[in-house]
Amino acid sequence: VSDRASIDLRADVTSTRGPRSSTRRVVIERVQPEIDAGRFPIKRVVGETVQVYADVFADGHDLLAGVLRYRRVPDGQPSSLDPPRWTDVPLIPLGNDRWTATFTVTELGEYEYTLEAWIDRFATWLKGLVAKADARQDVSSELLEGAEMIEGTVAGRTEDDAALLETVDVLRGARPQAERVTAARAPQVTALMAARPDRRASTVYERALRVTVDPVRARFSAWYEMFPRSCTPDPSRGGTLGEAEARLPDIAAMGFDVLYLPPVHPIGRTYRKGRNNSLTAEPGDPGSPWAIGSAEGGHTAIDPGLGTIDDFDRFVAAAGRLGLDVALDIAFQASPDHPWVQSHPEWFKHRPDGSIKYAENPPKKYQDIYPFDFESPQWASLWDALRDVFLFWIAHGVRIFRVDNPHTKSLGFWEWCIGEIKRRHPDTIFLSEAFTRPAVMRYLAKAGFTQSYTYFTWRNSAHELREYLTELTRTEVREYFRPNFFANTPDILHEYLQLGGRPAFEVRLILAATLGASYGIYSGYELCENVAVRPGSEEYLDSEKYQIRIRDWNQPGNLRELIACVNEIRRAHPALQQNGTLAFHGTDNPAVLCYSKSAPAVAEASTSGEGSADRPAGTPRRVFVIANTTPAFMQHGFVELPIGELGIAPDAGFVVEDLLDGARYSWRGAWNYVKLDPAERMAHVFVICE
Ligand code: Z3D
Repeated sequence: VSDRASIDLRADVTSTRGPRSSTRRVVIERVQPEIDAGRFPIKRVVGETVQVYADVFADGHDLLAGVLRYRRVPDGQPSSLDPPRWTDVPLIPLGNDRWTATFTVTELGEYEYTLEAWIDRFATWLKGLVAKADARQDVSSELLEGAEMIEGTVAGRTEDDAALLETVDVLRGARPQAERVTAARAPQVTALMAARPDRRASTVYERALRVTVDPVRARFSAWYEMFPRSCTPDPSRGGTLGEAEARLPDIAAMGFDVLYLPPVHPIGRTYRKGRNNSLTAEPGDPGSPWAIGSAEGGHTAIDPGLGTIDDFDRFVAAAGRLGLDVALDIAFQASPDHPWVQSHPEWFKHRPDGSIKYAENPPKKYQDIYPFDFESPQWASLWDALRDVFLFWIAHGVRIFRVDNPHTKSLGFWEWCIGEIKRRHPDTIFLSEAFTRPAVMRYLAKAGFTQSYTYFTWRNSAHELREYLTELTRTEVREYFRPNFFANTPDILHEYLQLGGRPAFEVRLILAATLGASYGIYSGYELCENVAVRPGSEEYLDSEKYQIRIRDWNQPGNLRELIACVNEIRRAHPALQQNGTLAFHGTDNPAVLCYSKSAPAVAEASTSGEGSADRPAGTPRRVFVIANTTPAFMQHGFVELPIGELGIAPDAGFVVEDLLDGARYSWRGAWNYVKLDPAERMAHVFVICE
């Protein structure tokens, strides 16, 4: 699909499966990270490291040496058309034939890496020489061999060459054996010879593996979803983008950094849905924003009720001044009134009677929209037009897209489309809103989506969370699937929230924000809105998807302070800005979840800069979260902290501080008592006091 997808067997590859060779003896295998034999890239953000592992070995007992090679891949910009040369990083042996090396990605875009290894003939020779000499055997023949090997590397007249030629003379000379051996093993000679390896018979790993390098926000982001049309003083009409601007300071003050808007386009009238998903709209019902397109325009138009494209630009700028990136919803479907239904009938599948079947995501039915036909004979022009929708909004300053139901559209389309966009705008972030089978969700992430919605809303017990987070952070999935834990969405009000009241909202917020470096809420969460349309449904009563909802954001019992506090903790603690170091800890109560995240060690070495994971001086490296997962019940029991790793002696006392309320507790040893009473608190977010 992608033109970069089949790079597998590279022209310059030399491996044991290449042409017959007696000297190419090194094998490189079990390379990690490597996704599906190099078919897909791994993901990183700017400033992160890639640590590569491989089994590297040969027949016999010769010593080996090798390098990890990496380079940034030209992104098609004229300035970088020359393919950059590889940078080599020496492989370090870990024992048992496992080797490793690390590199740092410093620029957005794409990198690639591979490995090369060879028999280190000089080191092998030297090791034999020393062993024999130590055993007092005669090594005169070995010394001549070594002289020849060293001489063979001398091609010029540099100082190094001169030094090596001197050694050659000593090795061939008449001095006592011990002196000649000493000359052969001089550190300077070892270093010079290591620097001029004989790579003629080296093995080059048969694939170049790719890395997609995204902006830091791809890893660390707090999302707030809202319907701008609900920002109205007058319930008889929708709010405008101008009016919605007034909400922005409040959202920024809660500490969010991505403001996600459902589709902002004109909404169709034909088959428009009414309140509570009714199939007939009453006069004045605004319709679902996902029913895109009317006479006023399609995917590149702004709903006139919201304003104009200039209002949109102003809105994006106003959000930007508050540190909020606007994320747009991209839903590739059309209301029957969408201009493309008339102008491009070839992009839709027509039934024998000429009608078009409405879209579905079983068991959900979307009677107000038509799907595009990604297999249409005119698919290429459709794909181009859809790509251009992204480019249109990018030209209006948008860099983050939440893509609606991507699993109901061609997977090949996504790989192509995201590739097209990322090549031109490598700072773009795509969030996949696929709630479907695991394989499909993983594939969308591999095919290019930067972040992904998850099953988080449906993982509520401590056990389920532990299992799910272990899968996401401790398996290969972590290399390409970046979870974004939404605690609710306009489509998902989980029973846990419906029944659990405020304590449920508190703990799910804390879990989402500390388990996930990226997380989000849909507005209303902070008011603990929890009424479903009917028992057993995850849909909200009087859902904002079909009507305007005016709220009192200062309503008693709201969670705004807690949310602001949690977001501030996230900003202050690099430990919470990534998922790679998540670790679960013991509890003697299965309803209590205990985990920690540590600031990654690499952050220490990074040279700072905006958004880097550097810890401001004095910020504790590790954050512990202890949560009661049962909002209806008080839970208590003992939790186990890894005090050995923390440098705390087995019976030593230490003090933990709850970042949520400043409370301090004196603890001793590994196991300590906690009590989480929903009336008081659902969770602790602890740091260990120095
Ligand atoms: C979800 C979208 C909304 C309504 C439907 C309505 C549809 C089209 C859905 C389709 C995808 C995605 C969105 N999961 O809200 O559904 O719920 O009743 O038919 O207007 O829009 O886009 O989150």
